[in-house]
Amino acid sequence: MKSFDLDNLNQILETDGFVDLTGLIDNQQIEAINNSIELAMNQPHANGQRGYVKQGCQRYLADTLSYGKEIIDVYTNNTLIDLAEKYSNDKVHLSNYRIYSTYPSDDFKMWWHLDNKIDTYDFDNKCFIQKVVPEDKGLIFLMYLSDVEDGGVQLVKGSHKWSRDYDCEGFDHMEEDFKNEIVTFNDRPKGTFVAYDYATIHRAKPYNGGQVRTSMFGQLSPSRMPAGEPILLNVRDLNHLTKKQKQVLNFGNEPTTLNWPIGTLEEFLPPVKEEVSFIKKLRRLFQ
Ligand SMILES: O=C(O)CCC(=O)C(=O)O
Ligand SMILES: [Fe+2]
Repeated sequence: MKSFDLDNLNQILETDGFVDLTGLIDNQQIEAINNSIELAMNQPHANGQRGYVKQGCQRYLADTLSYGKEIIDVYTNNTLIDLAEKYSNDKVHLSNYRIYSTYPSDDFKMWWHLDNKIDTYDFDNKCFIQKVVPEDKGLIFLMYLSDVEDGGVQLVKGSHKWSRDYDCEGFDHMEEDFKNEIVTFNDRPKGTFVAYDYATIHRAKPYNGGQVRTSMFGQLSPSRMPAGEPILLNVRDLNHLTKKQKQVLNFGNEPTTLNWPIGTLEEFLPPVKEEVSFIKKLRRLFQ
């Protein structure tokens, strides 16, 4: 494994708002992850059928952390956790996590945004509520599980230093002002690993053609922030977890929101055309 100098990385984070940690996870581990998720990324999730949940042009692997120890090991990688703890000046835990595939789309587009916020599920209105918290300081990492030509993550260099001065979560209206500071992680191979201060303005670059992008995402938040999403593990993987891994995986702590996204049943319905001909057939049968 490549060696990383934590003090130097911490300094780059303070200055730019992000660091390139490519090489942290080797190809063998990436292949092992891809093998363990392949089937599930190609079928909708239902009880008894492990798969994905759909949201817009993306497929999210349900119960991401239950697929294999090699996935847990990325989320709890020592260098990553040491860096997150140094940067946030606190112990950290995994507050949000997901493996997802993004499909090129004309209809869906991610806006420029921040993630230094608390997500809570509102059970009465069945929606997630977000509240920006300026003093929240931690890291998000994104690792590509596929080669990425277009549709990569984009970061606004240095924006973590000024984004907290604005009372908003979305920054599309300011794109003209920061367009020269945008760094785009396109044309990068699988294994590309970026960690950023989640107060850095960012988005996935919109794209409407080319390859599907599969990524692994984790948000490491300081202990002063809420626990976050429920973490469901496979008992197969519990035996050899270290104390540090248990801390990062929130052992013993009550989740403070639900896993995002919830998804809809539409994946299970036949496409509209087939549905119409199915209904016509039924009518003919009963006439
Ligand atoms: O997929 C990406 O490039 C960015 C994802 C992101 O910003 C998010 O999920 O909050
Ligand atoms: Fe984000």
